Amino acid sequence: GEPVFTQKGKNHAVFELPSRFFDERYQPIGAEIQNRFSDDAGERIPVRDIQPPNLNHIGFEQLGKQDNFTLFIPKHRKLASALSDIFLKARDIDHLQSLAVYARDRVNPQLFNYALSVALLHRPDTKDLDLPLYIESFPGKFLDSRSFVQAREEATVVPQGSRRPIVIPRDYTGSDLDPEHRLWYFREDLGINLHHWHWHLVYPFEASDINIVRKDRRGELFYYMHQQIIARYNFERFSNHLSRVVPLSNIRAPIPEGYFSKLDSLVASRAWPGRISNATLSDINRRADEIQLNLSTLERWRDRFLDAIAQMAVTTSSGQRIVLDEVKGIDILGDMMESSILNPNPDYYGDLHNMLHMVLSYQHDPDHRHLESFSVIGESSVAMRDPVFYRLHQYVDDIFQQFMEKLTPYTAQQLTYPGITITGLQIQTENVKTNVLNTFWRQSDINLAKGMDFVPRGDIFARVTHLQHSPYTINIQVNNSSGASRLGMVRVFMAPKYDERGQQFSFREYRRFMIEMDKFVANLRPGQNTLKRRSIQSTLTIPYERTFRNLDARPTGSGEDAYNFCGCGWPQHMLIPKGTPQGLPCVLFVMISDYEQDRINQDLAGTCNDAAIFCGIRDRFYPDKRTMGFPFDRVNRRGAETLQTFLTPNMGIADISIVFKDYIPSSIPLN
Ligand code: CUO
Repeated sequence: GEPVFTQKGKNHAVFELPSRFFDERYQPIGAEIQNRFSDDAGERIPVRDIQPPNLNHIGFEQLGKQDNFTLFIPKHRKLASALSDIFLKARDIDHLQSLAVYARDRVNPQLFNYALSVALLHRPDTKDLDLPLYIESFPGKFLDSRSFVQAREEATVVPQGSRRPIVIPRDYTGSDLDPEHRLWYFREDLGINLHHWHWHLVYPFEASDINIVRKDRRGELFYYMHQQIIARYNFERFSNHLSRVVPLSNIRAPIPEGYFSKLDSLVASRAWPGRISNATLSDINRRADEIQLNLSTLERWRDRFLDAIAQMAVTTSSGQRIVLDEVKGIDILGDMMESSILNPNPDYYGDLHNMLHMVLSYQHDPDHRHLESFSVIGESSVAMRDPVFYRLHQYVDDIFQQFMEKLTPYTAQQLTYPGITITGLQIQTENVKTNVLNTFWRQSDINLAKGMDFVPRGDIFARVTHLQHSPYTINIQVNNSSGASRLGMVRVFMAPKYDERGQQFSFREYRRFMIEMDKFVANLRPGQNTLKRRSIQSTLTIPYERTFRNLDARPTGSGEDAYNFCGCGWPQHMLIPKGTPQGLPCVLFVMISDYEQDRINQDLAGTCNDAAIFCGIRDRFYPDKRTMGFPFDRVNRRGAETLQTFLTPNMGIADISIVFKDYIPSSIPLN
């Protein structure tokens, strides 16, 4: 089939609806409406007439057209499951198209977008289609609300082609009075928020079909991806002279970090609620959302969780005991914590992480007396903007780490790769001193046209400022004395050299500050080898063009790229933390392990596999047998209390520094 969900050509396409698809009110004038909208259409898409599905249990009665939607609310999850189920069960693509067209104006638009995205991602016959670019559908979740007023004005007055981009101010959500505001470029980054939204779309925690949830090591990946976000956030904090994140260990204590997103829900023309400094949480009782939850319940779930870790075993709903071992333990705990429908005992261990998001998101209106909706921490595409996100996930990670710290440390022998020795390691940025990385600002454009209703139509761009680094190459010198060719799994990490007080880290602490940069397979010939690896090759990231879709270079509407399916992945422009003007001292770490022991045998042809570290590979196993984060997943063996003493011959470190320059270069080499 034809890619029915993408807009083709310069002009917009129009669906030709069967008359019974029109709302009752419009049915008598259906043909007239159809003609009015088809006049200037570049393409008419016939929609097969089907018996309309019953949407009463999903429609506006359940979730209003202008209401905000989030998976953190159990009721919303049920609606999403029910609607994606309808889409998933469609007999073929034409049937799916009819169902989608029919549902489009009868269910909440965010709910519709989510449910259709899940279906398109998981149906065998739609896997190769583009998803609508989320930021273009819902630009209000990513950009300053004032920019839309300006965009409407520009679009009304200026014809397409002569329109100027709306420049979004560099930091508009707070002032220097709030030290947390220094992290705006990370928390409010488009690519980071898109990655987080994509991740949760690819790894939903609930679905009517359990196989959509049961993806390889998804609980472990929930733990690891968020652990790495915290490690990266702390790296950025050190770059801005801030101490590490304080975990939200006590949900009764006031929360010093307030946040006001300045985002607008375009659908409802409502601002997202904010949270004042030193706010306190309370029990939630909101009948309209079908939520009643006490803080003491969260504390009880936490105690049971910690108890399971103390016993290194969980009890299932049917009373069975599952031991938490080194292989599956963290995966089970991840599903239990989030929690997903794979939680072995939801009544007992509860839904700790999701409900923490929810309690925080209703801080301003716990009993719904003000008829206010949830704040940004309650929705995955905007949650990372709020400083409290990091306090929540630091707390969650502290719990996971209680488990990781109980596992037996690796021996030196387990970490060694016999015959393989790293003899040298450098990082090279073009025209810059060896072992120095550069960061600076860059401006990129986003098209607002699809997500806004205005006449006359046509492209209108918002211009955002974001962090960017110069491309670099990592050079690794490796000696292979084994006498034969070997395959190595090269694992690249980086961390700040010192803690916030300028002290050296102990290994036990340091392992949690390591950010994974890249992981790849290398062929090691007998004798001396030099491995060269470029920053844009990183298997952590998706290319810049996939975040911004290279809008300056792409002709309007030529949406033939398969970018969005592979949309999950850390954005390349945020690979390197910001650093400091003086140069932030850091340590680069490389380990080469034996690929023959780490490999997963599977066919990777034709899949999105370029950002596997955080996102896995679609329809495949996670492509590394080791626990995620290896070799920093466990505490050190005795005698290896520092990073230096932890090293085995197949590991290497280099002192590097990250220099930030506060300017926007006029031209940027990207490769
Ligand atoms: Cu991604 Cu808490 O799981 O936001």
